[in-house]
Amino acid sequence: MPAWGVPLTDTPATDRPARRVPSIGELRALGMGAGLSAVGVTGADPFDDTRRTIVDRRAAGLAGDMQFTYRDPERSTDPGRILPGARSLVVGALGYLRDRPDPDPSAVPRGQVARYSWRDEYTPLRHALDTVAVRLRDEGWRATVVCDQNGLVDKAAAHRAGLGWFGKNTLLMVDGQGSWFVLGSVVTDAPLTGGSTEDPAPPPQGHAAGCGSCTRCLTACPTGALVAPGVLDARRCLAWVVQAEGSIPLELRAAMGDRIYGCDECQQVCPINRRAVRARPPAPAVPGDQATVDLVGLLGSTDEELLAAHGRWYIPGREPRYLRRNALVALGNTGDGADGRTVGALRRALAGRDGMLREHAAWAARRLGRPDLVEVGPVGVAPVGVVA
Ligand code: B12
Ligand code: SF4
Ligand code: SF4
Repeated sequence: MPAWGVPLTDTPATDRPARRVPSIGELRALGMGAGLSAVGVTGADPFDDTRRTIVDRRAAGLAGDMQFTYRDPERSTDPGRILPGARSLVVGALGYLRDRPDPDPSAVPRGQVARYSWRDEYTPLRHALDTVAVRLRDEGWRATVVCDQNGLVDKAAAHRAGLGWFGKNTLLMVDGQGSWFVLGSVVTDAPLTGGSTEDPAPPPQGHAAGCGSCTRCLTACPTGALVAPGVLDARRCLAWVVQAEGSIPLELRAAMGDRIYGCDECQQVCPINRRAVRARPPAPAVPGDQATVDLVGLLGSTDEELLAAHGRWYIPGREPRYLRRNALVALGNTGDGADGRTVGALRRALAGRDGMLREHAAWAARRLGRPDLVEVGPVGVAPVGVVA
């Protein structure tokens, strides 16, 4: 078994120069130097346990209509499907916790955006992993970067590479640093570890290792989506609900509150995250961080404007109507039925051609104590669907 950081060499063919295997220590230093907060290495064997979990969750209906890694679990749990002949994964975590930018007082009400989407976190993550991939390619190895794609279960890779453990909120807790991290991997044919069983990285800790008796994320979840420790019912998870096609289920609308993209509740309440913040205060906000969005402004924007402003978000079918749908629910939960801007936005949605948006606007109007907006309606407009 290779010792940590001692380079292994591939058996060279006599007619080509030997390819050097960069040491794990060197690759880790490269990744950390490029901005990663943690780097680990593991073998590229399939993630059989994760495949079984995905299949079981899907069979139990817990995945709802989600596709992503659930579409083809054989593929998403086998790094060899990304890079034939893959032997190792270099897994990186990039921290995204920053101070909240000062709110814009000029336009209220505002919808909340989850922290991982205040800006594009995957591009810096990918760039950092690219530095590792380039180093491997320089030595003649093949290397492919994947992060947040459908081809690899990022949390399982990070867990096996020893980056951390699974919290009861299902997220990967980076050892000593909490869960405010995005994850990605370099898949390579370089024999960095000699096989996962010989991985020199520290052994991964067990599930919920650091949670102890805490169950705060389970009880704080606004919709009860964490149905057991480490088990998520995506149909009720607001992070999925705001990304899913179709209408927002009536029984989940009030719980959405002012969220329009993502949900941070199960991370916000986590004592591990709070301790990590006390130990290392967050970095300052970055110019351009988009923590909130003017709801009325959003509802008044054209499709092109919405895609230009929020196109990096996951929007079903790239249809901006889903952003308007989310904004109408948030407006219904947090707006003021006597405010002229809010009423104007609701009137426009109620007079629009999109039946789904009319129905969400009707829900919002009633919730804001303005059933009159729904019942009167402009002449010539199709009746608004009756909602509970
Ligand atoms: C599908 C998906 C979702 C779905 C489903 C989430 C889920 N829990 O699976 C939805 C849309 C709901 C979602 C939401 C979010 N997501 Co998401 N999502 C993904 C995606 C694309 C695939 C996840 C996957 O394959 N899950 C597979 C299933 C089987 O995993 P699982 O249900 O968590 O099960 C594992 C654990 O439960 C654990 N386990 C098994 N038994 C037990 C027992 C116990 C007791 C415990 C504790 C654990 C445990 O092992 C299982 C297998 O690995 C990945 C990107 C990727 N390509 O991997 C990002 C990813 C998981 N998401 C991420 C983020 C940031 C989020 C959000 C925080 C975004 C937000 N703020 O709104 C929320 C968090 C919600 C939550 N509590 O999970 C990050 C997570 C980073 C981290 N530190 O863990 C990822 C890795 C993206 C990335 N590349 O950084 N996401
Ligand atoms: S992201 Fe929100 S809705 Fe989903 S499990 Fe966490 S707290 Fe619940
Ligand atoms: S809130 Fe508590 S139970 Fe949930 S992940 Fe954090 S420590 Fe674990």
